[in-house]
Formats: sequence, structure tokens, C-alpha cells
Amino acid sequence: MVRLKYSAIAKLFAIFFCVVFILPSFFKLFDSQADFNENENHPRNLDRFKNSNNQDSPNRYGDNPENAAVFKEGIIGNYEPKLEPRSGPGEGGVPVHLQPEEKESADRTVREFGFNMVASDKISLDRRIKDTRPGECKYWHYPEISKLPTASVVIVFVNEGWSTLMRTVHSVLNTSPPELIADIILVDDYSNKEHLKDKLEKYIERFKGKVKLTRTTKREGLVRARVIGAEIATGDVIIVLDAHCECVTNWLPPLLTRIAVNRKTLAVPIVDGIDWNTMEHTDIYGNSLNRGIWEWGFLYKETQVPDKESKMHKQYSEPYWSPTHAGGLLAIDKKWFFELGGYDPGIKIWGGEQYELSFKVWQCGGIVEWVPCSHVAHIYRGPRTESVHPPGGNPHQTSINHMRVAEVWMDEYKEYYYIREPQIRRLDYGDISEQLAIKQKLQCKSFKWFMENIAYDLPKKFPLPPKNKVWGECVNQKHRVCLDVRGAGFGQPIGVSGCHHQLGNQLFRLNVEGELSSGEHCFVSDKNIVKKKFCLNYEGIWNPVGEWQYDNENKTIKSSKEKTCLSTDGSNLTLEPCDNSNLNQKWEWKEIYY
Ligand SMILES: *[C@@H]1O[C@H](CO)[C@@H](O)[C@H](O)[C@H]1NC(C)=O
Ligand SMILES: *[C@@H]1O[C@H](CO)[C@@H](O)[C@H](O)[C@H]1NC(C)=O
Ligand SMILES: [Mn+2]
Repeated sequence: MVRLKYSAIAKLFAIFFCVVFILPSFFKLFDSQADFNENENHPRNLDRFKNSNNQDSPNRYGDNPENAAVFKEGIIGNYEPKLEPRSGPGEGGVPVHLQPEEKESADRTVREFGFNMVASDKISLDRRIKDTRPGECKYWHYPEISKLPTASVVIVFVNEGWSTLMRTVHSVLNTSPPELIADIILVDDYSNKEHLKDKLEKYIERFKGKVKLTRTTKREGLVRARVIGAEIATGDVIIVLDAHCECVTNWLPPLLTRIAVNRKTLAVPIVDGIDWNTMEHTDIYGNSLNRGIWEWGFLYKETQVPDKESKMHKQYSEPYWSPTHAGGLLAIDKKWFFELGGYDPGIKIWGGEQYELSFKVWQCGGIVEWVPCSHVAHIYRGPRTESVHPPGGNPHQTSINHMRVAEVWMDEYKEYYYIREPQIRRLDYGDISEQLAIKQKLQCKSFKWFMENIAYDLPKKFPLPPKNKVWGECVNQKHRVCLDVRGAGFGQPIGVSGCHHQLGNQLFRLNVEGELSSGEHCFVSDKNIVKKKFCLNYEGIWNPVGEWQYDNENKTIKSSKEKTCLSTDGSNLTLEPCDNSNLNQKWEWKEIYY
């Protein structure tokens, strides 16, 4: 079988692209040569061919296809390090178990930092974790050092534990070619812990200037602090990592290569897990490729890479397009990041920033890619009780952040967010004129384009929500109690409780399709109870049961499935034969706005 190598195909197409661009009349000529595509025996060639005539599609092969990685079966990649075996607690990513007498102090550190620092402190700052990459990753060859951009790693922290923070720094340096790391920028967002003061400054002297520390003079919040770090970065590429990460071998060149191919690529590593209690490293995804999406309330979700995308790739481990990403870990060209306005300065503290960045990257001519051969492990925090929320911050800041994203980038699709979160609609999201000006200046595409061409798999899982018919607090007329999820798990009954006007568990929506929901959850009848249900079926497809009708005149909520009505005696919620004169069955909806 004759098959051209990836780089050869890319070159061929680069030439082809120029020809089409310079001499449009050639296009017809190629168009008539059907066998041009068939010879390549690869589905993506056909697509590329189509794309060359389609102004609307991003150029998958980038402006510098000659920089693309090359897969050489059986030939170890040019950046694969030779690793000496190591031994010690936690080496190889295995769990660390404590003695019973250590438990109390360990629990104290969990409450303070969200991590078991007693376990973490036993592990070398230079420990090596597992190689969780797909097996074929070691056969990729990346451009030589001089052809790759340099990286500045920006790490924001506030009151972080010592060993988890410093292991992040050690890990970055231990797993990267030194020439590719311009600097590591630690941004201290106004910590007050002693170990992060002089001790930290002294400690990083050993890195001879490569690790820089900057401190904010007030709590700025994660998003703003990242931009402060990015501004002083000296590398070509900004790599954002959380302050409690460990990198898997050879994670960096695969990310930088994607930016060397197309400087407008937002390259995202695959995020592994580290257990907050034992520091055990695990591969979260196992044998599947996933990409980032969201439900319409902007809860971050992931879904398997759709066939349409997989078909574009010859090797399983090739980078693939993703609508968005989880937010904590990413690589982006510094210049491109600031051309896009960095993060919107109106997006504060935390939340929504990954959507903002992903949407504007896609809509303004870039690409968001997940890179299967770049794995970085992140410690998911345990039950921390010490708050790091900036004092005086708006309690609805995350909603405001989401509103700004919706208002600037989502065009008519912003309505779906407001249908899902109707209570936020009157919050003041501030001035967005600068963001709109960037959108105008960069001639960014519509959100519809983005949905149809990039996030086309999202509506299967999270369909555009139908309009609400009624929403808010649902008060029983006789007993003055409110419908309440009452912390029900899936399959468990929901109930009623005293109305507290705080929404949360008492905020329900009943839409024109007859679906009853609260937050992202759905509710269905089951004989004489109402139970919580996962809105997706076992295949992960949206599975609504539109069984509910609200009768505006008689104030009843009727289940068409059970032919019964919602009823309460003041403490229990049941389904009873409908009786329009029974006050136990009369409910009023009260819209409540933040
Ligand atoms: C309300 O109840 C009355 C009395 O049972 C009934 O006649 C009427 O049709 C009901 N209204 C609706 C909209 O079902
Ligand atoms: C009604 O609610 C009470 C407590 O709220 C519970 O103990 C009781 O089992 C419930 N009765 C029924 C019939 O579900
Ligand atoms: Mn984190």
C-alpha cells in the first residue's frame, strides 16, 4: 500500500494551497481530477480539498505545515528522554499511605489546602509519574528546538501548599527540554501564608532566574492574575498550569509544535488526575478521546470525539479539534493571546474564562486542539474548608462572567443561557463595548458558524432548551411550602420545604415541551412520587420526558403520564388524582431574580 507520510501530505497541500490561492482558475482543473483525492486513500484529503474553496473553514493544516510532527512507526521520537529508574515514596505515581497516627495532621492539611500535604511532603519534588500517553506517542518526531517557539509557564497561586506548588515547578523543569522553557512565572495572588514569603524567594534562587516570582498587591482573582503573569512572560508561548500539577514525560514539544504549525492554535494537554489524599496518579480517560463542551447553564462537560473529527486523523494520537476545554491548563501564542484582548478584564475571579477564550479563538480565526500526546496531571482538590474566595467579591461573579461571554460571543444563542438560568437575567454585566470592538476588528465569525462547524455534536447531548412556560419558586397555595430538590440523588424523590427565596434547590423551570427541571437536572413521575433523573440516557443522549403541564387557571401541575397532579400535605410531595378544587394541588410560580 502506498501511503504518503503526514509531512509529505502536508507539503503537497501547502503547495496546492498556494496554487489555488494565487491562481484561482487552477481550481477547476484540480476539481476535475477526481483521482487526485483517491490516490491518497485518506478521508481527510477530500475534506482539505473542499476546504480550500471554503472561506468558512479554518485551515486544519496551518500556515506552517512543514512544522507538523512526523510519525515514524518503531523509531523512537526525537524528544523521548532516556529515563533512569527512580525509587521512593510515590515514585511512578503510586499512592502514598500514611500511618494511623499521621491521619489527624493529614486531615488538618486537607482542610487548610485541599490536599493531603503530609502525604505530599513524603514524595520527592522530583518524582516521576506514570507515562499515561497512548503507546504510539513515543514514535512522534517534532521539529528541532530552533524551530519551536519558547514557552513561559504561568502558575497562579494563593495560599497553596508548599510541596504541591514546588513539585509543579520541579516537574515542569524535569520533563522539558531546558531550551524550550524561557521562564516559569509564579504569580502570588496575595497569599498570607508564611511559607510563601521569604522561604519561597530564597528557594527559587537555585533556578538562577528561570523561575520568577511576582506578587499582586491585592487579591486579583485567578483570571486577572494569569494575565499579569502573561504580561511579564518572555517566551513566545504562554502555558497556563494550575499550581498543583505534575507533567507526564515529553508533554511540551507536542503542544509547542501545534503552535509552530498554526500560531493561532490554543493547544490543550490531556488532563490526568492526582488523588488529593494519596497523591496517586491516574489516567482519567483511559482508552478514549474526549473533547470539551458545555451544557446551556455553562457547566463544563466532555463528550467522545465524534466520528466526523476522528475521520480527519490517520493516527489515533493526533491532535484533534475541540469546542472548548476545562480551563486550567493550556498553551497559546503570547502575541495571539493579546491580539484577542487576553481574557476579558470584566471576567473576574473565576469561571467562564475558558469559554470566552475558546469562543474567541474559534470565531476569530484560530483553532482549539486537544493534544493526546501531551499529558499533564492535576490534583483535584479535596474538602478544603479554608476559603480562598476574594473578600468582597460579587457572589454572582461567575454568572456575570458567563453573561459577558454570552452577550459578546453567542449572538442569538445567548437566549439559551438565559432560559437555563432565568434568575440571572437582571444582573449588571457591565460594559462590553471593548470586547465587541475586538470582535469587530478581528472580523470574527458568528456563533452559529461555530455551532454548525465546530460544536456540531453538542446539541445532541444538550439540545437547545425550549422556552420556559413558568419558572422560579413554586409555592403551594394552602401550605405555603415550596417545591424543593432536597438534595435528592438520581432516582430519589424530591419534596417540599419552607420557602427560603434563595433559589438554588427551590428554583424550578417548566418549559413549553413539558419538561420540569432544576439546574441541569430533570424530574419525572414514578407512580405517586416525583424523582430526579439524569437528563441524558445511557448513551449520553438527551432524554427528556415532557410529561408536565401547568394549568394557569386552576394552578395545577399535571403529569400526562400518570394522569395525576402534584400535591402536598405540607410535608410530603405526592401525585394524586387531579381535583381542581383541592388546595393541596394548587401551586403558584414566583419568578425571582438575583
Ligand atoms: C379548571 O377547573 C374547572 C373546574 O374543574 C374546569 O371546568 C376547567 O376546565 C379547568 N380549567 C382548565 C384550563 O383545565
Ligand atoms: C411524609 O414525610 C415524613 C417526613 O417528612 C416521612 O417520615 C413520611 O414517611 C412521609 N410519608 C409518606 C407517606 O411518604
Ligand atoms: Mn486546580
